[in-house]
Amino acid sequence: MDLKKLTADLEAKNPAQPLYIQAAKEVLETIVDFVNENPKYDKYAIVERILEPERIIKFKVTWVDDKGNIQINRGYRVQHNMAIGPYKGGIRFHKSVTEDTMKFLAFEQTFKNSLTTLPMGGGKGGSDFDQTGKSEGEVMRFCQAFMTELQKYIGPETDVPAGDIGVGGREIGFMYGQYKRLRGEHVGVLTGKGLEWGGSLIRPEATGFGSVYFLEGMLAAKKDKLAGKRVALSGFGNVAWGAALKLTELGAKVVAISGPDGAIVDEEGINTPEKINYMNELNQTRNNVVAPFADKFKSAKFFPGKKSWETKVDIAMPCAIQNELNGDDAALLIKNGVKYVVEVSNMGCTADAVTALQKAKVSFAPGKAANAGGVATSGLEMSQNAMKLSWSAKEVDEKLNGIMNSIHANCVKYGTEKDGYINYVKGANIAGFIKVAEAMIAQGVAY
Ligand code: 2IT
Repeated sequence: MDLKKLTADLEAKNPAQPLYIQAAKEVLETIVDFVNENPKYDKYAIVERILEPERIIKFKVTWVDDKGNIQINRGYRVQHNMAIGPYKGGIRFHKSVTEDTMKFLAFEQTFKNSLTTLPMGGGKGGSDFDQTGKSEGEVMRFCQAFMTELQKYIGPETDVPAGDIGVGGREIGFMYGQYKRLRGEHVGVLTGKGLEWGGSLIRPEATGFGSVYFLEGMLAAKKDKLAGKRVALSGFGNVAWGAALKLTELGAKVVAISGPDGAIVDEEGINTPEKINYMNELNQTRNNVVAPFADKFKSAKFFPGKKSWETKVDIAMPCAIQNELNGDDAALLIKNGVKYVVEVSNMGCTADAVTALQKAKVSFAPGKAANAGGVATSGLEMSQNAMKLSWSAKEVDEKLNGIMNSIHANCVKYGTEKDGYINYVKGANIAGFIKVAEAMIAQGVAY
């Protein structure tokens, strides 16, 4: 493959889509040598084909607010690649959502889902709907209106959405109810469902737990241990919550979390069930702020407008949103002696942050490997739905742990460089690519 030409085409074909270009470039740059050593991928134009989503569905969502006014939002579903299984990926409700956001997330999802070892293709959906200040009735009516259109394009064997930023158990419930009402079917069309109606144990914790299992692999590869390590997280949603629970259980000390309003630093550690659960409570009030954490707990300090990355830590785990950790943040973390950066948000680090961390030989895991535990457990929910039974928390957790170990091993296999440094970005991209590419070759081209 000709990297220069492919990059130029990518930029020309996707004008004003910087996130998609960023995500795709990172993959192109890390798989180029591997693809050139295996000419069959060029023969079948696999890279060019993976760069085009199979389908982009874009629709209008109209709903009525509490005052009786008609509101209009945009809805999306990008069905990126179905080679290895039905499209699978979350739904994001956030004011920043655009077609570009959806395209980059669906692209990442294809590689991530391939890494999980489970048969899932890649997709992503969402809306620019902003929950802040909305009543429960407004959220419900929005979710119903969104699903009224989305249900035309999804199904348990074609496309299985789940949650993401702004979409938790409550929103999944409202959307599932509407699907069921319109189609008259109680099927595994969404994951992240409630336990009483087809959900899986451990799904809420899975992204955070999985990222810590992956981190354990990174530590073991350096003959290092988690116990006693200082950790900075960003975000205070479901993902940061699961990570804080597992980190604390395994003896690490979470000293920072953050929200759009600033950072919370707690030198005693965010390490009691009361503190960790309060993160979730704050998140569920949907006011998008962490400041009240410092009012509630004396040992916590609030730094308005600051990020978590100014605190001296061994491990940094961005758990909020894309490009939340930039080159300056990376430089500061490196200066403060960070050893591990685990991207738990999707594309949480800017390209220059990744370059700086790798150059400094910091052990760096990309989101598509480290956060794959969420979608992997969604895959386990699909298996349970298909078998019409439910596994115990222990069974699901063991499977999740096994999957994260296998992803780590695959990253080591394809990402270890001559000097022994594990380039997890390269490893994850090559390992994710191979499975999808082989499936595409096997299934032929229609012409
Ligand atoms: O980014 C992600 O992997 C998710 N939001 C979870 C997707 C899923 O289908 O569980």
